[in-house]
Amino acid sequence: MVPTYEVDSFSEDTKAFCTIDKRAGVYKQRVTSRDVKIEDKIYQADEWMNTPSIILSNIPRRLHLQQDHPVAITRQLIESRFPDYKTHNNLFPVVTVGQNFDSLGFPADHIGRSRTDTYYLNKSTVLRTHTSAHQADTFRANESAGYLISADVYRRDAVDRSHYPIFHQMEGARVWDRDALDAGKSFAQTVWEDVAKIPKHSITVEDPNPSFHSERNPLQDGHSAEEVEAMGAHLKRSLEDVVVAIFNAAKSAAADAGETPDTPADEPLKVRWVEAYFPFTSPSWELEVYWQGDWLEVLGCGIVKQSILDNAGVPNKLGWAFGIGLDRIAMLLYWIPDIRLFWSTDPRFLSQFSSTAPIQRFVPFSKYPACFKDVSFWLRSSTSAAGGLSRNATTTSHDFHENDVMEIARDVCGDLVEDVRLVDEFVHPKTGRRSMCYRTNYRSLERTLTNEETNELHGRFCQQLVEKLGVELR
Ligand code: FA5
Ligand code: MG
Repeated sequence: MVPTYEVDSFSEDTKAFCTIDKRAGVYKQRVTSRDVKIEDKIYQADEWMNTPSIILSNIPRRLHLQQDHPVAITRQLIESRFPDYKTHNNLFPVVTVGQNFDSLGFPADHIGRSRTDTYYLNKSTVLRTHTSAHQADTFRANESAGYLISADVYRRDAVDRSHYPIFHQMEGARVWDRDALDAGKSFAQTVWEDVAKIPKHSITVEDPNPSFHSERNPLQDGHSAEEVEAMGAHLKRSLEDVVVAIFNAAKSAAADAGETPDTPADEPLKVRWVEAYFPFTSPSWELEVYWQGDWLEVLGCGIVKQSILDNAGVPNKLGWAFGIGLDRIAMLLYWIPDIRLFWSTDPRFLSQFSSTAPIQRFVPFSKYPACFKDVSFWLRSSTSAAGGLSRNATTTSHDFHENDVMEIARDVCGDLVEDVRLVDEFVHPKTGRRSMCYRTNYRSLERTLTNEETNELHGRFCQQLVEKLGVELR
């Protein structure tokens, strides 16, 4: 029988259903108490469970539904550009692996499925990583030609000012029925007539690539070039209309606030389409917006894979889908400098937004000082772990994953960590061991951190790296 050990560093909730197996020098999470309760639902955790309590406890917040929250106002602004689309804003965040990945044609070895990227409750149950998890079901329900789904989504990801493990997406889709065309009209003609109904804009959009490309961005079997040209135009014009609406609102807010050198109110909007890849669309594109000196990706989209519509029982339909990051759009709209701010309950933040007043640019209440600290460590070399020389080695160069460092930083520091970045990495020429150095930037959005506090946080962060990843501090 393998002995199990309680690990003190785990949070109380996680401890409630986890222990650690120590087998041949390998720590492994093992579940003893199998129930995870999320609102009124109970899930049976197993050894795939990797969702920390801090994530579980934030599930009920649903920022996209909170009155006067910037994420909710952004959702409403985008919804207003799609007046005939049916909205779904209350879909539960726990979905099956089938919904999140299989129904969308993710290959079995896709990186998105791994426990380093996705929060699992058990082998077949995850916190949705994108709103596309509901595509197949919504097509199957077949309630409207167009729909919008806004929801909280969850990913193990980087720690920085534009990434957060919980963020919000809006999925949009529009289909046309090949068997329900007006007499004498082709499918493409029908779609072009709908394109003509989308409001015109006067901005220049860079779109240098052809609508499809036989190798890079292919048409699907059964879709003609004319049909995809028409649907692609409808998709792109619809999304350009959204971006123009957002930027007009942002611009009038900027003008009201008065210009500053880094926020000129008359900076022309620059937008470009780039080719992309998703397992569930082809051809696929991403839209990027030029913002404060760099191209920022705001959405992905494409022509829905016909297999998804076939499997959903609507093989006569063809159409497009998109997924847009609501938090990032809200940051552009209000000039919000850090994605963590959305989770603040500080009235100095929340009182600045109103769904009935015109959009006003966010005024940072103060920028508290940041304090960075470095941690350098050795990973175990694969050979020493295989030889079982080390008592607590778990993470070798082979199975090291940066998202685990990010997760530990968030677990220990919560929202007091602004950014975690790899600043140095090398392999020892003789021993072959890999060394990494991470720089952690500590900053509270609400107050000045004391030195003692920062030192204490950093100390616990380092200790957790040793305990959970088995690294050796340098
Ligand atoms: C998707 O999630 C696809 N489901 C989008 C899609 C839908 C494509 C339908 C085709 C058809 P992606 O992983 O690129 O794609 O995420 C979409 C958007 O979510 C990004 O453009 C970005 O705006 C936002 N986003 C992604 N990761 C984060 C994060 N960690 N924090 C905040 N926003 C994020
Ligand atoms: Mg992307």
